[in-house]
Amino acid sequence: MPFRTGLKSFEYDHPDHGVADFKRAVANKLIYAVGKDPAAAKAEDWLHAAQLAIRDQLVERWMATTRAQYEQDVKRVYYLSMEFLIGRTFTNAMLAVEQYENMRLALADFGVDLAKLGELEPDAALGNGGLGRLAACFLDSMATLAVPGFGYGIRYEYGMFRQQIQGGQQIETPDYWLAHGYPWEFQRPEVVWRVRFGGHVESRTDFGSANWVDTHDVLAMAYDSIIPGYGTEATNTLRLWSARATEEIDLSAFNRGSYREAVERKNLSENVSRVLYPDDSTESGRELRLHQEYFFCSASVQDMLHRYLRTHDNFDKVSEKISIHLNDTHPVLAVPEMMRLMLDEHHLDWDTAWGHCQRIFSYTNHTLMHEALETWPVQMMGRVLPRHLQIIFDINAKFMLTIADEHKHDTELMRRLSLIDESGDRRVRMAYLAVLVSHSVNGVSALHSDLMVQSIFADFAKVFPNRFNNKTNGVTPRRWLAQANPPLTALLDQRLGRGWRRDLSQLEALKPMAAQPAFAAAFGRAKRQNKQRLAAWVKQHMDLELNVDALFDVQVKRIHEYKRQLLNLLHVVARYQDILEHPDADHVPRVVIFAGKAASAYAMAKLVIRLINDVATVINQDARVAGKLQVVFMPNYSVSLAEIIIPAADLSEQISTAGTEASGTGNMKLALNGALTIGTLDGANVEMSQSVGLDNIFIFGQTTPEVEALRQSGYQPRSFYNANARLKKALDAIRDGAFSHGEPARYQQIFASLVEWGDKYMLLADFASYLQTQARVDALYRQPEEWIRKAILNVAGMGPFSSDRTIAEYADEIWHSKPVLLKPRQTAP
Ligand code: HBZ
Repeated sequence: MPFRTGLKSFEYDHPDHGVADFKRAVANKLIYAVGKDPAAAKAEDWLHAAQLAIRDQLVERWMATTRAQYEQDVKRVYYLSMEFLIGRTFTNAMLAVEQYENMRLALADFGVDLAKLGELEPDAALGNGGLGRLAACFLDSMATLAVPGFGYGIRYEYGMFRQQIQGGQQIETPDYWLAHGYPWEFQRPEVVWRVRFGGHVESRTDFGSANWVDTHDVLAMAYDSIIPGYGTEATNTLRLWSARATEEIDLSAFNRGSYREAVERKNLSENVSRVLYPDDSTESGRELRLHQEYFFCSASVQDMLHRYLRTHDNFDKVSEKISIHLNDTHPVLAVPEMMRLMLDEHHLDWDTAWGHCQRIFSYTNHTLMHEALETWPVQMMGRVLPRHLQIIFDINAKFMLTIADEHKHDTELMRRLSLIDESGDRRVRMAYLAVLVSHSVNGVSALHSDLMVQSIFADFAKVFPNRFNNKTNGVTPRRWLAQANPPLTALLDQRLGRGWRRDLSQLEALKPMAAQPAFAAAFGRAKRQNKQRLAAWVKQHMDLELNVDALFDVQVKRIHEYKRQLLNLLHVVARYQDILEHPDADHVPRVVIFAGKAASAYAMAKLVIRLINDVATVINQDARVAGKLQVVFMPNYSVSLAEIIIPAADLSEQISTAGTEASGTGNMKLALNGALTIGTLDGANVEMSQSVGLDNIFIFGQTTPEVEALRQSGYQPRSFYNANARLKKALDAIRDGAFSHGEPARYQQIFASLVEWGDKYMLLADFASYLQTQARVDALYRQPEEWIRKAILNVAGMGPFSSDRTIAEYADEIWHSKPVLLKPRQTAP
């Protein structure tokens, strides 16, 4: 039983938290929590003290929210994700509690610069890219909308690798983000769940309970951090699991003098939460990954059932109190785990347990790419999770029976729908399990959701037509505008008030202002300040002087063939050649900026990084193009670097092959910060173009049906190569070693993959259209007033792309959750 002290009437002492309060709080934290004499404190110590002072304010809200959730017996939404790409927390937390200014003044009195302190904080980079960052935006929006939410994930000791560029090539180094401790987390040594692996199953009854024995166990220990909402008392919890050995050391081995053996087991167990898979869209196939997935699913499901059973003595209301959302298929083992707990530990019958699961689970799909759809070898799963494999077989058996019944024993259909892929080595299809259990399956943009039901889930869509829906992604305006872009934020606050932070549709009021010269001029000044900030970063870290009058052309995202960084680079090379050929023509100056990481095992993506860097070296050193063209590859793309790059962009490159990018979210962040998009009709670009108007976006290239038709008709990239002189010249230069610094063969593979090996993502087919559209971009940039007008209309059209809108839709239409009721907080006027 929880320990209760009748604290219901306890009133928090809400100090005013003015500047003087912060001075006192920070000084106290520095002395008593950090243990440093102010006279000797280093910047890191001040940061730590200031973080703890802010954290205290979050804790007050956290306790109020947790208590209200408990008292109101609300339905909780559990967002299960292998990744939460949080980034930094300090500035975000200060803005959430509207204490940035007070903290700045308090620290200034100690002679400490708050902006500089903020840059010392390491990113929590527990994610690879879009999927992980979406989870972080969703936590922010759930808290802001007071949706009672819990994020569950893994507390990786090493997050996303750090990318260094040496000799133009990506080098991965470990990201030990916990080196100086993580001040935002609360360790919960008392919240520990046993997670079992291996062993075998005894006394199993058909579709009933069983005994799983002789397992190897690992403990999952909880670490909680607070997710503050903006303009509300409400907060949420992110609970991350850390693996602990069941026994600290093997004392008998130790006593025998076998020291290595004594700690070996402990290390093996604790490896489970050691490192994030640096894996984007490729299935790793490694057994440790399966261990990770089950580890966090099991701990999370045990934890939430325990919370439920503290206030309920049976399972009748479980689906009224628990919603579990699966962020892609990585957490789908939560399904057989929930079944196992209900059958084996709580002795529910199969149909009751399965019925609960179907009401509890929902699933988001983030990719259509075949190679990224998770499957696990039956053999491996049988070894690691024998009981779960049985449960999956049982789920499949029941499903196959109904299909046989309802579809006249159509064996072809059954083979296609089966949870087990029987072609080749037998594999479990995790996405099918997710679809089968979920009452809702959604894609992440309108186009993606349509394609999803036409392609990978076509058969399921016929069997379960009402299960599929769309929830277009969004981004949090708190981090991606208010925090990242202070100059534009100040302008918006002055013209619109502060309400857009919680209601992004208010940006629509900018539409009439786009034509006001004074507003446009102020907007232009804000963009310029952001470009200067970026240029200062590049000067400091890369010793390169950027021309801030140039058009800043930005492509920042994971490096992947389907995202077509190479198409961008082909334009860069063609442009370079054009300037050399026509030195006296009036070229619009450009700075082309790339950033992004390649999966460590993805050789082609790494080669693309190398080529970008080699092209940059040649161009940046060529005096003939000075002032007209610069190319920058910014190393170690991360959330905090994105916050510097995105506000400075004039042009946003969203150029994936139509039909391949599920949604994109960088596209939204860039447009929200006043960049114009050059993009294909792919992912959420389609909806963005509708929202900002086709006059205010540069759409080019083949549409999804055109891509499909060209593929069907037998795509011949070489014919495009032969037919387009600029394309041929650019590709030949790459093939012949113009950027290879004395190693002519270096990029032959790139040439071959495009011209000879089929050009899977059809860069050559879209090249001509891309170049023409880039020429239109140049033409518009020559008319700065028109450019700014369109940039303003882009910001004005971004209202629908707030993750608050997305989360409101999930809450209403999928989770059926109600906000927790709290006393409203006074927000700044
Ligand atoms: O999810 C991305 C999509 O590519 C992007 O279009 C979308 O906007 C975003 C949010 O919905 N997908 C990913 O980021 N995927 C991964 O990071 C990933 C990670 C581990 C895997 C597979 C994919 O094993």
